[in-house]
Amino acid sequence: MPQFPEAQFLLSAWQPGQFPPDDGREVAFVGRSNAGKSSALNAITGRKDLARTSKTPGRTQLINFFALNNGHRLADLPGYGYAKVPAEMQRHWRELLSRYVEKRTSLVGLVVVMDSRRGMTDFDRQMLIWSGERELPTRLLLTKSDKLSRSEAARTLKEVQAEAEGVATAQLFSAVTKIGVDQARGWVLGTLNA
Ligand SMILES: Nc1nc2c(ncn2[C@@H]2O[C@H](COP(=O)(O)OP(=O)(O)OP(=O)(O)O)[C@@H](O)[C@H]2O)c(=O)[nH]1
Ligand SMILES: [Mg+2]
Repeated sequence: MPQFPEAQFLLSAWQPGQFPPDDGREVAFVGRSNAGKSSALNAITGRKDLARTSKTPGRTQLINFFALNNGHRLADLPGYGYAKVPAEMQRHWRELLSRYVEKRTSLVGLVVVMDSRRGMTDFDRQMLIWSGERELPTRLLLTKSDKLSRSEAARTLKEVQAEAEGVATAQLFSAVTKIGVDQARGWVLGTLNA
């Protein structure tokens, strides 16, 4: 496995004024609530407990920033689309996410994490629209692929690849079996160092 630079927690932000200075290079992880973003971040950085994971959807409610020892950053964005969250908070998240993805200059790549059993959701499509508008390099991680048979996983990957063509590349992933972790690491490092 390629070495990943050491990562440490930097800060949590509730609004843009709290973000770290918008310089250098940053890759962000986004995705539907409970899709497996924090688990993917932990698997990719090789730190079991860097980002908190939870069985309770909507756990990550802030943007969490992590510093890498090569000067770059990673960001774990709040999960979108969790229906039980009050409407006002949903609006706040949507606003925060859209501003972050549209305006953050140091953002050089987006990892959209989706549960491979659900495939692409409307929220994922909205993220692809925002990233497409900026021509932001984007990677779709079809995670929890350990829950699918080989043929189901292959079919889902094909469908998602077809829908995202020209905007994002896609791959299978599992934080449990580590399928695709190497590949995802390579993408994140390549994007940060491009
Ligand atoms: N089987 C399996 N379970 C996974 C995988 N990745 C995450 N999970 C489980 O899915 C649940 C949610 O994972 P998180 O990583 O917390 O998801 P998240 O997208 O960060 O969730 P929020 O921050 O709440 O939006 C947890 O119970 C994880 O253990 C995976 O690759 N395979
Ligand atoms: Mg999370």
